[in-house]
Amino acid sequence: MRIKFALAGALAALIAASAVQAQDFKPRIVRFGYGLVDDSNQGRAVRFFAKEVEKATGGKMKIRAIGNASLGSDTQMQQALIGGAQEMMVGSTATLVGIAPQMALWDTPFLITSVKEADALLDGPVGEKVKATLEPKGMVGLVYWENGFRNLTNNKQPVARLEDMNGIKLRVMQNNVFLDSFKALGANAVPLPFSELFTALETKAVDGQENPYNTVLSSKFYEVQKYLTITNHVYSPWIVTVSKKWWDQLSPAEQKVLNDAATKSRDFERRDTREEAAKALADLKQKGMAVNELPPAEVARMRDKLSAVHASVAASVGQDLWSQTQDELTRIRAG
Ligand code: TF8
Repeated sequence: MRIKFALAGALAALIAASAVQAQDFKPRIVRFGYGLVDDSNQGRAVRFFAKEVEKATGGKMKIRAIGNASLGSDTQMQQALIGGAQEMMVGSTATLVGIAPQMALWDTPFLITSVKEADALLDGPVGEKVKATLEPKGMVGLVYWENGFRNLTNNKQPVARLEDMNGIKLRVMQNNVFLDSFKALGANAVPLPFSELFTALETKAVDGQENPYNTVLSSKFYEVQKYLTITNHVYSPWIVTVSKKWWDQLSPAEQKVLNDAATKSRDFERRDTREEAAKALADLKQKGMAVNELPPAEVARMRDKLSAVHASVAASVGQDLWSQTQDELTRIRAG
């Protein structure tokens, strides 16, 4: 008798739960675009996110992972999100600076010096504040993923000292902080979308580029680049964003599913990226790249050259945010 009651109760609860589900989750197709190849840390994390969302909505919300910049470059996809023609994307925060100037904070060279600092700063109040600036512009930022510490590759010469940067025609992201930084270091900096980068390297339209090891590997830059210099000159985040127009049509339950899956995908992506990065350098050497580490004294000389860039980032993100960032970093480093 008691078992029967319990079963009936459980059944009622189940019916109630699925009734809630049926109302809360509409059948939806979500186009989730990204710029790297399918077999990359970015692609793996988008597919992880897709599975989580499908599981949590009983298959009602289907995420179409569309990589290779097939939906356009980062900046093109951002416009599609704002207009409501595309639902989701992940891309570099650096390409958002034209829309949300405070994103420039993440482009500050040598600001973040460890993954511990990165996670604490991005997931803390400073990261939240910067993320929130997207909403009035028509996008909702969910979470930061790791692109990683950027390093330099080129086809001209090993970069062993600052002067070796002279005259290297270097592709940079479409972003003024990157442009100014590499000009200050003596390179001939050329802004290009990532989707055009491989061809530009292959045809020698540019001599070099800078990206984390993971991307040098997944995008096969080792096929068209000889020298890799370990500079760790900046930590780049990726950010997962949603079209605000579309987001506002979702039920609170649907929004919660996306938020929860995004948090899980963040943890998955950072772990996966770090595991890959730890092995990537050996892979790149094995594939024939000549690797050298920039000596600390030369790194110091580069930092000196970049002090004007720091001042201009501080001015464009606002002194308050800049000071809060420095305070947070001091706190994180002490903890
Ligand atoms: C770059 C970035 C790229 C990202 C990616 C396409 O160099 O580091 O890896 O924007 O989402 O453009």
